[in-house]
This record gives sequence, C-alpha cells and structure tokens, in this order.
Amino acid sequence: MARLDITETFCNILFPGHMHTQDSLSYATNFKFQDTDTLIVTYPKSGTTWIQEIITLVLSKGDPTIAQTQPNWARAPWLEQYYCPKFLEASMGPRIITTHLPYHLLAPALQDSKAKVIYVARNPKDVVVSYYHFHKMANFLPDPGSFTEFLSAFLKGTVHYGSWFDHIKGWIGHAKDIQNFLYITYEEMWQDLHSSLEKVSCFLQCSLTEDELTSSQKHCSFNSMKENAMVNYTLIPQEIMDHSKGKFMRRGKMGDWKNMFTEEQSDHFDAVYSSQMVESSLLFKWERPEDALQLMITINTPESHSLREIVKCS
Ligand code: PPS
Repeated sequence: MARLDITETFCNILFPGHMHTQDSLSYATNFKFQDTDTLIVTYPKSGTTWIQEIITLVLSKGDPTIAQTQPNWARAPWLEQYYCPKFLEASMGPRIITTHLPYHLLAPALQDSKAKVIYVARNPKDVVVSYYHFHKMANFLPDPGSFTEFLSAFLKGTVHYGSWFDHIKGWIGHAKDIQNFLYITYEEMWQDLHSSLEKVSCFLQCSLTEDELTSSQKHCSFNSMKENAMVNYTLIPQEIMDHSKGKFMRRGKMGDWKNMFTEEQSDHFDAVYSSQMVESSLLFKWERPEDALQLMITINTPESHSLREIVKCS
C-alpha cells in the first residue's frame, strides 16, 4: 500500500492515505474494545513510540527481547491504520493498541469499556517542531513549507490528524468518563523515567522489582531507542521515510522549540494557546517536574475519580 500522495478526509480530519482508508478509519470508530486492552492515546509527536516502549518493557518485566525483535507497530498497532486487524489477530496475550484519533471519534467505542487508556501529552511547542521535521522526512505527509507556514496550519488545526487543542481538550476533558485513565507527559518521562515507569507499572497492575525497573529504564532511554531498529523506523524503506532528510529519533529533548521559534512566533503561539484553552479549566505548564503534578491536581475535579487514582499512584 503506497498511496503516498493520497490524503483521506474522515469526519473533517485529514489522514495520510498511505496508512489510512475510509474502511480502516471506520473500523477504528466501531472497534470492540476488550477489558484487557491497553489503549495508548497521543497527538502525533507527543511520545507515542516512547510510551509503546515503556509499556512493552513493563509488561515483559524489563526483558528487552520483544522490544528488540518486534517492530513497535506490530506490538502496539495504530487502531486507525489499515494493517491493525492483521496484527491484532496475531497478538497473543493482552492487546496494546495505539491511536492518534480525537476523543469524539472513539467515545462510542469506549463507552462502558474497562480498557486501560494512557494519554501522553507534550508541550505543544515541542510537538509542532518535531512534527515539522517529521514532515520533511515522511513522504506520506505533505511538504510542510516554511516553519512559519506549518506553525500557522498547526495553530489552525488543519494539519494531518487535526487540531492539537481539540485533541487534548477532548481527551482530558472526558477523562472522567473513562473508567481506567492515566495521564502522563513527555516532560515527566524525560525528567524522571524511573518514576514514570513505576507509574505506568502501577496503572497496569504489573509491579516490577528494582532490577526490572533498572533494565526497563535502560532500554527506554533515548540513546538505546535511537539504536533500536524496532523503534527508530530504519526498517521503513527510504521512499516512505527518507532518513537522509532527518531522523525519527531526532533530538529527544524538552524545550527544543526554543531553537526554532522566533520571539514573535512564540508570542503568537501563547496568544492562540490562551484563547483556545480559555474555556477549559486545564492549566498546562511543561517546564518543571512539579508542574506535571500541578496539572494533575488542577484537573482532578471531584467527579474525576480516575484522575484521583493517578495521583494516588504517583
Ligand atoms: S509519532 O510519529 O507520532 O509516533 O511520533 P512520537 O513517537 O509520538 O514522537 C517522536 C518524538 O519523541 C521523541 N522520543 C524520545 N524522546 C526522549 N526519549 C525517548 N526515549 C524518546 N523516544 C522518542 C523523538 O525523538 C521525537 O521527538 P523529537 O523532538 O523530534 O526528537
């Protein structure tokens, strides 16, 4: 399936036709979750591959064999991509599924489900920079134009996979409607991978010994993942992902946006961010570790039972 120049539009959101069809997107929205499923939810470039690796290592108790022998898209397939049914049929044991879809498209499928949902968020300024560089190497995504042009499309929500603002507001705003929900940030994982592994293992009810945690931490580090062909996308042919134009495991840093944004772009971003988030009670800060906790407490409204569970876990 090449379809590198095809864009699928589904419910007013653009998707790369290379991996998505109308049928694959409908399959996702009508999916029957099992209570034993774990669903990873991210907006692109927010730490998807990282959390896939973390979950893999946690469930294999720090043993890297699966992480080093099975590509991430086979062990945690994207629900909306056409090959998903094939991998799920072949999967043994509890299923790990990944999605970039916004909440409203999966809400009916998740209703009453006990599947575990892990939402990973990342500072959107770093997301847009990572996404911009990814567009340059991924031949199934359109030419991003200049960074200014791409930033403008990102802030308008017209990029592939839709609006970052709608994605985070939809999922976090409905966290209370999801029975088993864990919120974690890229920044938290970056600042304290050990505690993040513990948090994920607690949520998955799969406790790890200190040695297992140490091994997991080693294999989930940026340097280790950068060299792992099962997650660094070097298995993908050059005509689909052109590694001469950039690396999938590019920088792996917090705050890299500061090397890309002008002051004017940053001010404009902040203004759009404030107006987009004004109706939401969410307070997002991304720079310091205590801010991640601050966020959890801020969104921990009395009715949000599952978020209180997260605070207990951490
Ligand atoms: S995708 O295409 O949506 O699946 O991309 P995604 O995996 O969500 O995001 C890719 C970015 O995550 C960085 N990454 C990591 N950073 C730190 N440590 C680890 N272990 C790690 N694994 C992946 C990756 O480098 C991309 O970010 P940038 O800023 O482009 O480097």
